Amino acid sequence: MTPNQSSDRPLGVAAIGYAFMGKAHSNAWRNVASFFDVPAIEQKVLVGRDADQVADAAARYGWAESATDWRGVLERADIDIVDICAPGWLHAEIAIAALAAGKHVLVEKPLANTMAESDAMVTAAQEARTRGVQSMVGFNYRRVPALALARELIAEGKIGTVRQVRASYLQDWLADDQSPMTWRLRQETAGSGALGDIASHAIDQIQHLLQDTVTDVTGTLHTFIPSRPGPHGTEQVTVDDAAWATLTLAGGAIASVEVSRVALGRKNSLQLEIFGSTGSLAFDLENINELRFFDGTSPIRQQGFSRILVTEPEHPYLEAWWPQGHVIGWEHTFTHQIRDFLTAISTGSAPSPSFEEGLQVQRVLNAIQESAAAKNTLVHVPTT
Ligand code: SOE
Repeated sequence: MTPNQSSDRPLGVAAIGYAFMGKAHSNAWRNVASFFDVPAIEQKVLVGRDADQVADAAARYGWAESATDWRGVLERADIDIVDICAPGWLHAEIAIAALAAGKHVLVEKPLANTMAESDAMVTAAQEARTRGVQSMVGFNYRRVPALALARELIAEGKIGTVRQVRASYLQDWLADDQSPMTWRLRQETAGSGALGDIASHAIDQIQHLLQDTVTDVTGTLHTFIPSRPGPHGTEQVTVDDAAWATLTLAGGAIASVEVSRVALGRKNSLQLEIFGSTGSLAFDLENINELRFFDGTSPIRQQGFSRILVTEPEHPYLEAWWPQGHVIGWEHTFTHQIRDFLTAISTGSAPSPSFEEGLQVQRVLNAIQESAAAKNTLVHVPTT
């Protein structure tokens, strides 16, 4: 419930942004109640800058209306939830205004473009929480069933004490040097490049899987293609194409993170390998339904990575979908995310990842940038 909501009507949802993420989130809003037992919602309004395009998207994605003025939408009493799918430079302004207006907020990752914006968002979220208004960051890979299972297995001690993690997130959509400029390649709109866009997922996963916090980092950033064709001629790229980092966690584990948007042949490959004292786990987003498990306590003659097909009703989120063996996909992670967000709202509990957790990822990203600027020196990640 929200402070605004009369208890007998569905929660009214507004989404801001209708591009890639707006489409993925809309799909999830549209199907969540068909599969999960969640409070009733209504897809009230989709907001975007171009009136014709947003009207078209709203009609296709199941929204009752479209609008171009997000501020006007925040004034509406029939809107209880605001889902921010707009680019990073808009996150702070919209989220802070929505929370002040008493709307629950889901915001796409990364939390914001700068530390100052992230801090301001956390302050707003903490104040809103005292009024029963909730907020969450969209690190959707927390809701991949195989990764949720990995977290459970680690917490149950199935691989012993985690010593080492290898994380990589490789894409190649920018490998072509004629690929045009976008908002994702300008520092003022995206904050950073591969670092904020995809290393943020890897860092969130590492901290989430290990239930631990990064304390120190080293980092290297690289821009392979420093200028690209824009609508009015060549433009400078002001963010990284690729990033490398080493992380030390409070509990003693170490991790490596390697991300790229120019890794030819790798389309959207998030890989995680977690090595513990008695076993290991391995995951690859390109095989989203699978988790590999190595049990170092089994007799040596039968040791080897086994493949867990994560489609059983006993596995996280899977009971709601299809009979065992009937695989699910990338889009389902967004449905799970909205399911968890709505459940938290209806039970009055704080959803996770909170803005505080999003801020912690920002601190790690910021420390990696500082390390890269200081030629890969060790940088401590502050906790406040
Ligand atoms: C683009 O590189 C992107 O869409 C990210 O922004 C998403 O968070 C990731 O899931 C896939 O790649």
